[in-house]
Amino acid sequence: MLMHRKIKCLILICLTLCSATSYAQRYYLWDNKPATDWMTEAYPIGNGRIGAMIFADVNQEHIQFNENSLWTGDEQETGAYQAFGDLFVRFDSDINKSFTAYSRKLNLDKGLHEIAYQQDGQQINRRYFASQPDQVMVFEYANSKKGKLNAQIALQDAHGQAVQAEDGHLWFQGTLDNGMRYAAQVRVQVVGGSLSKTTDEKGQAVLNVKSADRIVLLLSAATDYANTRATKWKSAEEPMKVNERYLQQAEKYGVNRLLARHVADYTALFNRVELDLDHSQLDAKQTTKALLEAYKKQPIPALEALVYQYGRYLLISSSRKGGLPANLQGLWNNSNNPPWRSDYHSNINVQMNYWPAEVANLRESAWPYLDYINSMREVKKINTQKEFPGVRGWTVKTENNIFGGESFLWNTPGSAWYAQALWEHYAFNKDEKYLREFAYPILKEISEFWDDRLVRRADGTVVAPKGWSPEHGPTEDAVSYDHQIIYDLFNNYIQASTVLNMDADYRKHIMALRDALLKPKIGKWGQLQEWETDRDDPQDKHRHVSHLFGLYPGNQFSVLKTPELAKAARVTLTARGDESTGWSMAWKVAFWARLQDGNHAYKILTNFINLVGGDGIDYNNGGGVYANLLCAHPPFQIDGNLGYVAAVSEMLLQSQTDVLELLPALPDRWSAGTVKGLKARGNVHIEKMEWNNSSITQLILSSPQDQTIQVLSPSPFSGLSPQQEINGKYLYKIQLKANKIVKFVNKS
Ligand code: FUC
Repeated sequence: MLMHRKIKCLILICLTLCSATSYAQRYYLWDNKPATDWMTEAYPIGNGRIGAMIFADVNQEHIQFNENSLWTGDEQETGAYQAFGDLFVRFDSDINKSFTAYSRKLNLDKGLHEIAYQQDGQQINRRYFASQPDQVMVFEYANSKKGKLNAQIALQDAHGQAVQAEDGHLWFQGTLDNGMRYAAQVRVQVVGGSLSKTTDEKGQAVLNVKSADRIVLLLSAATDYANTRATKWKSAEEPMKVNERYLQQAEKYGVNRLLARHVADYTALFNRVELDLDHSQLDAKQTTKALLEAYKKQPIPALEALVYQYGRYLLISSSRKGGLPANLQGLWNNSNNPPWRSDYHSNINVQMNYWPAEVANLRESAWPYLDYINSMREVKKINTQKEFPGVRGWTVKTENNIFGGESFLWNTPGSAWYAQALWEHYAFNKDEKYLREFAYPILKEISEFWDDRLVRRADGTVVAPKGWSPEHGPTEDAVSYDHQIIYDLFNNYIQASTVLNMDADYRKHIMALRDALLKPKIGKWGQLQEWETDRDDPQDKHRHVSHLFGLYPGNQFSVLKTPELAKAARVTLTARGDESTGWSMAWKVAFWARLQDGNHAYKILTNFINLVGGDGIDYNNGGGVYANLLCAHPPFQIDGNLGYVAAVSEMLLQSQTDVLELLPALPDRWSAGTVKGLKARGNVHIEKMEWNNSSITQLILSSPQDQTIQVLSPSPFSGLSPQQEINGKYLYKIQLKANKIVKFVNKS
């Protein structure tokens, strides 16, 4: 009897698992030939601090690597993010020696890059990963026949210092003009063969491996940067020592332990979200590039889900607690003079990088950005004082480095836009200690900046002086971009001081200021005005749609609460068009999601997943993705990849008002699907939401705390009576008990 039950139980588990995996998504990128181009073809790996682009060549492999603090510049000069170095593994002097059955694959579900091929009657397998717990990159080369692996391993400094070799190590070190010290080291472990040092034809020190079964390379790179002004942006430990420490520690583990530790760390983040759109599957026989080509003819929702998960992979790989935030290229860069310095651009780009962090359940990845904002305060205060004498608080220019140095034009609402992330981290996670000790003082000082800078007109209206709508039009007072961001900042400050029960008088003062701000205006062709003067050009296709900040990522306009403004936003968006640069399209998807027009959002989403090649720079057009799914501004900019994640999340779930809206912008093409693990403001976890025929068939919610929430659903739930029906949707009040799941199913 007992046995019987056990078997039944097993069958049940199996059935559940099978049904759960029957729509299992293919979370990998793959190609059937090596990459020839860094930007458009190579696959990135990273641990939030160090990272590499893997070309995956067969006979002579090239790995280009980075460490995200290698910057020129200082507190005065912006400088640029730098390339770090290259690793070459030469297996055969004949670069064209033939091979078969080749595949290179980037597994997003493990954070593991793999290569497999056949050559000389052997099966060859390689594995590559960047470990966060062990702070090294690991490259493993294995042949099926023992003792057949010969290779020459060479390292190269992107700043030209000579490479040294000794005892199975290769390294280089140097100092940039700004005094920053840097070093990289690779340790070579051979199994079953021999290792010796020699020099190559250029006279560079290299290591030779003879007759090995397997080779494991451990790579570490470091600088002496620390993100604190108090120590003059320097850490106490020399980069050579940092590398020694990480490598010695990592060497204690075999490659399998290193991999297991990496996978455990990585999957704890990545696996929090699952996304299945339309129960569609990707054809395993088609390369990622072939899928993109097929997509041009017929959108494939499973590819849309893959691009979503790739964005999460990129954020995890380029932004980890304790480190620097993702810059314009995340942390991948092969140039010492990269486009826009591969910097922290404050008029949308760095902000967009962090839009997905909370909703896509990667709150830890928001920390580098929050820490960065905090560490920049002192320098920014000095610079701001020089430009705007007498103000409290601080703001930023458009281009920013990692020492507080900045260039190009002042972007006066830049710091207020940063501050949104400080508030959102609280709004999603409800950590009062964080709000009190970390976020609140910054929210307050940025509010003080605007308190001192805003100008009151004779009629009592308050305006921001001398603003500029990025990146066009005149410099003048009362620019909508400034006003909407200030409105957002003040609201966030007011909420923060209310939650913390602090500074009641100042809160009242800020409330009065917010209420006196010049209100958004609707112009002569029904558009939301970009400037106070009604001069918007209906032909203007500019990529920045800054005057819709209040729609997204702000929450000043909404279909439900401000229908007139939402209508005007729609007119503006329609005029701006559906094609643009990469990040601009991601933003537009989010805008249309907030306008609750899923089909229009989807149309732009399909424009975003547009395979482009080439290496040009186009300020206005030509956006899409490359064969490696990196977003093309063009050129490559990671903001589009990360903005896409946020925008797709907005199509499935919105929580910017006091109502949690389910499937607010579901396109017809996604009439069925499942998402697991998204987060909503209020620390609400969407454990699972499953829908069919655009109706929610199952909803499972949880929260770490007791609370009552309002949920707006496109379809009714069984056993629950709605409080109200709004435009054919059902508004429910739902009680959540700390750490208990609640489950609802469709009424029908
Ligand atoms: C903004 C944009 C550009 C580019 C640059 C990095 O200034 O206007 O299109 O994305 O940032």
